[in-house]
Amino acid sequence: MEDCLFCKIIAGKMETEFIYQDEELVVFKDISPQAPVHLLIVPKKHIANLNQLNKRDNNLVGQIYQVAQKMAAKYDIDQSGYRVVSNCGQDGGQTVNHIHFHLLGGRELQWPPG
Ligand code: IU
Repeated sequence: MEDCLFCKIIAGKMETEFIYQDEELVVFKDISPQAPVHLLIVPKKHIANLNQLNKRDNNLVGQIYQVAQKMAAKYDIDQSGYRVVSNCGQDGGQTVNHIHFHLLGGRELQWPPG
């Protein structure tokens, strides 16, 4: 996807530091952090959002949560707690149309979100 910002990041065109990467996923710091720890877990495959996930992506979704768990331990927020969230569509607050999962922690997060 030529116009997709996250596809460009994944392709290494944006000088983004990857905290983690494997065949399926990359993880990098959010450019506008909303918590002391704010990482984005992003599948390499271009999927627009949650609406576009299908059964073939079941393993991928499982991997995303495994990586979230690893990153939470790496940043020492696994015991204090954290949140994993994927915004979908306009009302969900999605601004980048390449599916991604925010991992937020390092402070007490509020609920419900605004
Ligand atoms: P959202 O759920 O689609 O709104 O999340 C997109 C996130 O991507 C948002 O938190 C931005 O701060 C973040 N981001 C980024 O990390 N790097 C960028 O170059 C751009 C957005 I543009």
